[in-house]
Amino acid sequence: MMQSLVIGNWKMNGSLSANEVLLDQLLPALIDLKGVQIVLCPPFPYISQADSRLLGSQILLGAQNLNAQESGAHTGEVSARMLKDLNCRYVLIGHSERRSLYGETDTDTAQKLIAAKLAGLIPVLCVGESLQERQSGSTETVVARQLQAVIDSLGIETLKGCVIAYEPVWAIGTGETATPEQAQAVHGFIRRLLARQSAAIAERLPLLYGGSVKADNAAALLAQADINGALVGGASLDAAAFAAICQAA
Ligand code: G2H
Repeated sequence: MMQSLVIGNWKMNGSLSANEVLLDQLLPALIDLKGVQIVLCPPFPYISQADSRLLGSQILLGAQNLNAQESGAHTGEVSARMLKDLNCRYVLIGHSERRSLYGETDTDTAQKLIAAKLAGLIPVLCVGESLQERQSGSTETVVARQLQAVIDSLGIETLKGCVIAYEPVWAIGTGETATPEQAQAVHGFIRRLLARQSAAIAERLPLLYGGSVKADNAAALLAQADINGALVGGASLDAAAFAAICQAA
């Protein structure tokens, strides 16, 4: 059985002092938790602060984004190698907010994913449909397109060692959560789509659900056959809620 994975995405929140308070509350609750891998993704400026607090714990660090270029004249950007240097192990790729607010395309996500892998980071490739796409019945088409864009340009083998997060855009930060059945239906679809291209990769690839995961809905979501963990935004800023989600995993 695959180990559960819970990733806390702090998004653009926090401050040195607020992070100290959050970590003070969070770490005692998480430190001895077994059977779940926990990852925290603070904003870039706070990665080192979190790293110093996570030292000696089983909790790993991740980042929320990267630039696919190795180095050079890219003002304001952060490379995969820099994240590795800061002790990050995971990085989110193609989060829906990156796609919708910053114009990231399927091609950009493929380039970022390979840059992350080459630097030795574990990419967490995010996919998911908008409300309009769900209502028009094109959830599977959209999710398949987002995944296939990466597979077609990099090959199925590239997904070995990666993580996929399904985040229905209509459920992100809205308080709306996909029902466990709705989430499982898409997770099952993703697993089957990958299995047609490599059964071995599909079987081992952790599939996370993201979109208003909370303390009170985590257990039912995580009980689904193809949901191997959670990508948690808002609730990861609340120590008690995040600890409860990790305990449910
Ligand atoms: C969406 C999630 C993490 P939230 O997957 O990015 O955010 O839990 O706030 O919906």
